[in-house]
Amino acid sequence: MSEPRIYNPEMECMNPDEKKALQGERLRKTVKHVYDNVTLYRERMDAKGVSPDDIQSVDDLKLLPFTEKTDLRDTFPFGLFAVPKEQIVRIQGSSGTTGKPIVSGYTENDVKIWTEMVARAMAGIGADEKDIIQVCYGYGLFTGGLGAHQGATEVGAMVIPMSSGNTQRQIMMMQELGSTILCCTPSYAAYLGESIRDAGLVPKKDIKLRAGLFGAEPWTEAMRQHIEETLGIDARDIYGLTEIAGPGVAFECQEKNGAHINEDHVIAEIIDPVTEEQLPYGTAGELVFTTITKEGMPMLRYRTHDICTLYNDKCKCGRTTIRMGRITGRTDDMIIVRGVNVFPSQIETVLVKTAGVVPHYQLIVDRVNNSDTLEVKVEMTEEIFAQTDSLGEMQRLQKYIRDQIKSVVGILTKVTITAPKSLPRSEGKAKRVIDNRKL
Ligand code: DLL
Repeated sequence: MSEPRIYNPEMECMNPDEKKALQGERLRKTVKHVYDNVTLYRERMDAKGVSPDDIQSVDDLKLLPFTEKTDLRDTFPFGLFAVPKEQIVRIQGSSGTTGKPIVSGYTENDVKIWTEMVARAMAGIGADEKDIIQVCYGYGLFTGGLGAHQGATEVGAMVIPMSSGNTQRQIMMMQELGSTILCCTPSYAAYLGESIRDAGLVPKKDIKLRAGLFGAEPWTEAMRQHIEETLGIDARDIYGLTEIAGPGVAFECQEKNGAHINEDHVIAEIIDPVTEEQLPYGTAGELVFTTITKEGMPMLRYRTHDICTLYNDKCKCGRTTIRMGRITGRTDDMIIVRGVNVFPSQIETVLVKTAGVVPHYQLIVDRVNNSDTLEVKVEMTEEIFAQTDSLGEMQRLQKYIRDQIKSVVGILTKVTITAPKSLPRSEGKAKRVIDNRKL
């Protein structure tokens, strides 16, 4: 097992002035490139009265127009490409809000840069040629599978491209081949942990996993602890999105105090989602990215709708890049129940900390007699299920969870404790919220 290392110290440990100068230079180039080659950006900048010459440094970023997911949908498929199609060597995509996918195009150099971004995350967990990396993110248009695969190959590891699904086969391969690193969504990691235990296998003895890179959906510190305990591994967060590159836009180091953003390739901002004003470090808001090295489909001030906080204090690992805290919700998946903003992560934190239930849950929102209702369905553990007089215990648990959620979120919920393994499992991103009010 190798020690965590910094893959590209020259870029990851730059001093702040050097970094700002490099970002400014790359931003100037990007703005000129998109103004000359993408109609949407040229029209938006013209409408704001901003010319490429007005953008001289990172401080001028706020003059630029924002880009939204709807822009990708409206210009689907090639409208935001900034190079001739002949130079695009890869398409990746993700689901849009209306069923039509959104796609991103990569030049050869874009794929190379994306690969290095994931390699930095891999090096951060000490991955090298001694590792066997099992990738259970989906392969295909989704960036998870191929992204993790490329990064794992770059650090010289042996890659098992399992893709998602078929849990029994995942466990068999993990056991037989001796996988040391796992790449999948955190909800699937929790499910794998549970299935490994159910199969009578003992982590660290029968299973050689030592670390994992988990992302593609929000998760909490409590969920990290749960995964680390059940699988006996070091669980790290990896963040990214198709529009910006894929996984690897940011990743956690061994300090586990936020994910380092690859600032030589992207500029991150936090804005107030309503006023659209930039917010200072340490304040929660909506994360916005501008790509500064992408050729195929550069993004200017792309609104992620992910809510988090940026930190620029020094990290003990030696990297000087700023860090993003966990995604605490999305401006668009936040549920508003009787006027109160509720984030699934708040409820997850309560559930993971509660003995007697496992972190498999669903939130069901409905409207009864013009009033919103929120039901929290969560599974009990096998131990509780096996107890003969579990009715009393169940009522106690229900009340406990209801009170905890009330004190954290501020609203009364209906808590339903279901039998073990009764809620649907996901092999990719978990669907936590079912909002029946929209139907
Ligand atoms: O989910 C890329 C990815 C793959 C990241 C594998 C990490 C690992 P999309 O399908 O375009 O791309 O979805 C992007 O997923 O805006 C966030 O809302 C969410 N997301 C991604 N990573 C994290 C994370 C991939 N670590 C959207 N924590 C983003 C919380 C995440 N949310």
